[in-house]
Amino acid sequence: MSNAQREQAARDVACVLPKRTHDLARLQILIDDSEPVVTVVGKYNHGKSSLLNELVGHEAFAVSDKRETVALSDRLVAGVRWLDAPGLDADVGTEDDRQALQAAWLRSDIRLFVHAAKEGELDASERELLAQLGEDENRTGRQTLFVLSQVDQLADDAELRKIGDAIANQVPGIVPNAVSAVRHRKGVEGGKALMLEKSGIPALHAALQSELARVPEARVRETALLFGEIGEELRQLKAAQDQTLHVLKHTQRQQRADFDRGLKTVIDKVSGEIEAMLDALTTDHALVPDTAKDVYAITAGKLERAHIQIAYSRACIEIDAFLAGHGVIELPAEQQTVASSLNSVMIAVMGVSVKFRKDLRRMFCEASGRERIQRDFTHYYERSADREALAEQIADTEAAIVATDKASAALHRMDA
Ligand SMILES: Nc1nc2c(ncn2[C@@H]2O[C@H](COP(=O)(O)OP(=O)(O)O)[C@@H](O)[C@H]2O)c(=O)[nH]1
Ligand SMILES: [Mg+2]
Repeated sequence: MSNAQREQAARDVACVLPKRTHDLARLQILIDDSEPVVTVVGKYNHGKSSLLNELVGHEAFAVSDKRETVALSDRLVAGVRWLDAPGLDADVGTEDDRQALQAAWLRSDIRLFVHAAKEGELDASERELLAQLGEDENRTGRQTLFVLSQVDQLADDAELRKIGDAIANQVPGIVPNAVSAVRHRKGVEGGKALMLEKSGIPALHAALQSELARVPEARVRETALLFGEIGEELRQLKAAQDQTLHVLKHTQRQQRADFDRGLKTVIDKVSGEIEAMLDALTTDHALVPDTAKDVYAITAGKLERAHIQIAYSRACIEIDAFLAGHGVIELPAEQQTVASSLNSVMIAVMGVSVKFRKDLRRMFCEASGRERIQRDFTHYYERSADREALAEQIADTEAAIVATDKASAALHRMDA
């Protein structure tokens, strides 16, 4: 798998599990499996860059009383990649610092947490970072070594012990590696073995070497852990999505079945009433055309037509009440006209008025007429706002399931 393919695969997973973006970035680094990475973390001016220089054996990183390390600097020495990160000081930190710290966090296998001895106890930001590193160590197995730096600035060993005790009080179980970059430099340059040893750098170096030896194994475990966690999260997500889809589809079917059954009952009821009414009629007066002299008169024909229209209206009102109860309130937007009084599903399916017996018979008393009404109302039911929203929810869930499946496949490819 090429780098580009792996990045694409990680993106496919991250778009489903955005909270795993950082873990996925770490996974890519683990899969690359290049040299072990050691990084320093801590506040600025606590001697981080100086410490790295002593550990790698030359002036690889800029040392200054000012804020020097602004971005990540990175050196490959003796098969180890050393990263110098900016200080974690929030008051002077910039967005670049934050990104550099995040990159250091992401890339490092071993962290050297540096705290200047003369500062005494740890402050709140240091304790918080140490706690985060501790949590990360518990989860991913990445080690943090605590370095008490610049110990040459203390008066004596008693003071060193006092500060060590105070810090151990703050962070139970912490093991301080006391060092002095200045003593180490003097020891190296003057060839003074005692000074070298007193600098604490050789001891830290040895501790670091034994941690470095464990990095390959730790990486294998971390890789398995991250694949395992992300894979499990995808499985759980998929199960939840399947369940959601199942419930939504069940609701969709159930609602439709209720509607179908209810509508048929209403249509059968009003049809029965209309049929009984029609059967009770005798001579059809409506078929006798009115004449000009009848304009203001009440004729038998007019009475009959009114009678038919009223029966028809009552049927419509009954069907309309049923439709309203199922959320069929208005026509789909594209079917609405400027005449708002005509924008009703009732009128779209049934027409405005009925005047003749044969029309009522055709609509209500023949199976084909009743089926047509049932079919047309069902069409508008499926186009009602609630039903369309439900259908959309189902489509969204199906799309989410496709994305989750794609993410699972991508994760498998990364793991291959
Ligand atoms: N006395 C003493 N000063 C040190 C020691 N290490 C670093 N310094 C000084 O502390 C200042 C900050 O050091 P630097 O390594 O740049 O700290 P960083 O900001 O944490 O990277 C510089 O002036 C260094 O010379 C040490 O072990 N002893
Ligand atoms: Mg520095």
